[in-house]
Amino acid sequence: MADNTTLSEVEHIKQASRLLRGAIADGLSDPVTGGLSEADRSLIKFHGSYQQDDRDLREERRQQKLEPAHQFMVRTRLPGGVVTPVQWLVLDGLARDYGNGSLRITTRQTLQLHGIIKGNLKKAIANMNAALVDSIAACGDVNRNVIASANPVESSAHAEAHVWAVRLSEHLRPRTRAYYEIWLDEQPVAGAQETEPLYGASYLPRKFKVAIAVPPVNDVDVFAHDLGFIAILAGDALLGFNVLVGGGMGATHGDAATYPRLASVIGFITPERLLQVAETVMLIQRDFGNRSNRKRARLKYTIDDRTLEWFQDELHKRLGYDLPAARPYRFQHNGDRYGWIEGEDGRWHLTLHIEAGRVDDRPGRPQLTGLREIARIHAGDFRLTPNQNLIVANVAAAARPRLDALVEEHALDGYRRISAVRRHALACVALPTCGLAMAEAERYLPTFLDKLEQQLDRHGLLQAPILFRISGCPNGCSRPYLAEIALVGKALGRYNLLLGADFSGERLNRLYLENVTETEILAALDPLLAGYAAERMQHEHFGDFLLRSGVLGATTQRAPA
Ligand code: SRM
Ligand code: SF4
Repeated sequence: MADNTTLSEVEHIKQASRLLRGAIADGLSDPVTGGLSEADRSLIKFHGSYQQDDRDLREERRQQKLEPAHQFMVRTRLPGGVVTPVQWLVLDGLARDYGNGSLRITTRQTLQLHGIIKGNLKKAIANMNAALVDSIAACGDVNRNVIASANPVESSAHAEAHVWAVRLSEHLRPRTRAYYEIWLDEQPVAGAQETEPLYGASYLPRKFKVAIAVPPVNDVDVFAHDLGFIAILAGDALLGFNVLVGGGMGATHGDAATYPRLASVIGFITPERLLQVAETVMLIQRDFGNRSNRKRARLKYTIDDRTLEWFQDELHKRLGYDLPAARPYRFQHNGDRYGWIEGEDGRWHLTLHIEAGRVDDRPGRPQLTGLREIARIHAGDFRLTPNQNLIVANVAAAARPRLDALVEEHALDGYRRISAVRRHALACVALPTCGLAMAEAERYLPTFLDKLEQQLDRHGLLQAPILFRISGCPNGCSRPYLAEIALVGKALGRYNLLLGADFSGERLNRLYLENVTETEILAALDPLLAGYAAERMQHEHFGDFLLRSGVLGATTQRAPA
């Protein structure tokens, strides 16, 4: 159980920060360094930015006795992943003017800009705000970007899920004016006593993540969240939500006290209770979460340390009612559906595959330019998916040919040709920007998949949908513990190989081989894929086959770290 008598360093920084102000404003205008002080580096996360450095240049700069090539990442807050064409154009311009010339679609349905130097950070955030995109609470110990099932067409319940994502994001948004003062030059109101009604001066012990899923698609990976909601429908009508608590992916190599955990389903609520329940769950975590050890500060550990029964009792005590039993639901998969789909109202939606979420211009693949051209003529909106893809949404039938031509012209039509494993693959950012990366992920994904595809082809499995995910470290930003095949970085060129999750995000995988190279990984997979090709039952997925055939033994909730 958390012993909060000794607080972690970050707790002291938050408490002394005057509701997230710290000395960020002064640090931004200090010309001596391209970075910020350690305390302000922690605080700036709450404003949606991370100080990073280009790790490809680290050694060279060290030898030249220069400070690291400091730069900032900015993560936007886009609840439910909706971006208008105007907003897209602004973000695209910022990526080219101030960033590294790319936009990065994240696994939490938002966009990141990388490579912004300190002198341009304020301008970039202010310009984003002018287009009504903010980055408040995109990072830090607060409720993060609320994600919701991205498919805009299945039913009106999808539209409602999106509305709830926006409401939740607003409801749980920090109230400090620090963001407006630092980035938008808002003047503090003289003598005003500012409070942070939900969070208090110390905010949460750790990040808090919420997702809303609309069955049968679990594209948000609802079981990976601190708090999840599964929409329960009768036909198209939204009856309410099943409530899930205590999911999370992050772990630390070699530390068995940390582990991925699937969220536990604890009951059902009608829609009007969603905000109250979400707030109450978050406040229980605020009050009982571990504030001395950040590695064990997520809700999943609070629940495991105190038991789920304790958590449900506390929730009942605070709400004044028990949650009725959860309702039945069924997920079919956690991926995206590509290509054109017609909505209920006759509007069309085009899901494009964006490899590892990175939108940039490369020789023969000018995708950043292509999406800019599309944004210039598109009358609907864009939807980012939690699988790092992009939906050009709300298109009139007559506008389709023009969009199709732009898609083709800018090599955005890969979804028509790529293998099934590539369609479902996810990679976290990792090197060169992520300070925590132990191995490559995004940059390595294409070459690893080339090799895996050759193997799959040999076994006649090129069109078998197999869920592959890679992360550069065990923090699990690509949710690798929910993949049928996962690589989790250990060191440069070395990964843990995990196998055997299901295809719908409801079962964790298990450690199969530790600290192995590409050659060892492919050698280990080959006989398993051969067995799958020869012995699979009709419609049986690879992860299920590995369990049934006894390769992995009985499944477990917790994957080894
Ligand atoms: Fe993440 C930290 C990138 C989704 C678990 N994550 C980081 C940082 C900020 C590294 C750091 O702390 O210095 C990475 C920045 C890399 C870069 O250069 O951009 C980073 N995480 C990402 C993104 C961009 C990965 C991606 O390729 O899409 C995702 C941004 C999401 C967003 O828009 O908000 C991202 N991170 C996730 C997810 C998936 C999810 O939320 O659905 C997880 C697993 C779920 C979970 O939280 O349990 C995740 N990130 C972590 C952790 C481990 C947290 C833990 O409880 O142990 C860290 C490390 C930390 O917080 O100390 C981390
Ligand atoms: Fe960085 Fe690790 Fe997250 Fe990948 S999983 S982005 S390497 S923190």
